[in-house]
Amino acid sequence: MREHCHLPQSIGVVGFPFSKGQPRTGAELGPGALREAGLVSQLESLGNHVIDFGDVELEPVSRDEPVMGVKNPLAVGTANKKLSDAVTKLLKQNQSIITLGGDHSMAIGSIHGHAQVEPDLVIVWVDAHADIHTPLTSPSGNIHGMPLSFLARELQDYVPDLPGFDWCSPCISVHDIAYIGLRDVDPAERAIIEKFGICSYSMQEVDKFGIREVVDRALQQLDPSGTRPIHLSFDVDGMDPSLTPSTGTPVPGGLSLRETLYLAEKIAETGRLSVLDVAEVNPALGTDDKKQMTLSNTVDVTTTFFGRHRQGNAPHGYEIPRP
Ligand SMILES: [Mn+2]
Repeated sequence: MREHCHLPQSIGVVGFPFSKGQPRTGAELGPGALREAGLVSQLESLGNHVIDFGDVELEPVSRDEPVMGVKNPLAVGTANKKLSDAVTKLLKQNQSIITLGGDHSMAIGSIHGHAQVEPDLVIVWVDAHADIHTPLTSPSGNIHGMPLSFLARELQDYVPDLPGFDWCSPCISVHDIAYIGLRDVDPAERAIIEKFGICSYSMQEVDKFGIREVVDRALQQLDPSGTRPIHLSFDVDGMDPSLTPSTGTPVPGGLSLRETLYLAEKIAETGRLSVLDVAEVNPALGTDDKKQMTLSNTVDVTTTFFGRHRQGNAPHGYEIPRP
């Protein structure tokens, strides 16, 4: 088998049109915009068998008062319960799932649902932010900055009960997480990362070692055996804002397109990508040009996680025509 050989997969796509994990409206339009940008047909053109299961159906919640400064707990908890159930169900019918967000609070439901089917999963978290605040450390109260604290067993003593989250049992260890691309980490988050020794490759390490070494080390540290299913949680703000400007919390100095595509190619090559989250695309932010650029780069990265190569893709079974 050639090193770059990629086997077509059965992929389920599900949208999570939700934005109440942060204050800006528009992220709920992410799934529709990504579909309109041709995501499904481009995945299919690579030989993948793709089923679009539509969006998770979300209902408005009433009386969602902040609790301990945490905003919209009931809406976020209730919506993520539905996403968790959808991911669990669809992962039993498909090799891989792509969840289209939506703000990054979606990782609560997506990872929880994934873990019900694959309890041995590892998480590669590509993001400018660490998203590991607890409800008590978060300066903003926005749950999109907290998803990992709800999921990690080691953090349960630090996370209070919130309305809407009774279903959310911790399902991962902090040692199952590897960060790539961090560059805006709050002091309390840094303290959590250091206390638990969480695997973290910030942009400093990307600059120091190069993306090749960073990806190799992250995968090696998470899973030396190279056998565990991968949950790739991709916040588009992990990329530089010159590439994905239509996002709620852009931070300069991010991953280049080439670094991101290399990462995606290497993850695809493992053959173990089980769930991919695509989070924080906000088509309501920025000019039309910026929105189109954000969508086009996000679609290119997403398809690269599922077999698109910069070296080109020969159609399966292609016969060169003879005269
Ligand atoms: Mn994030």
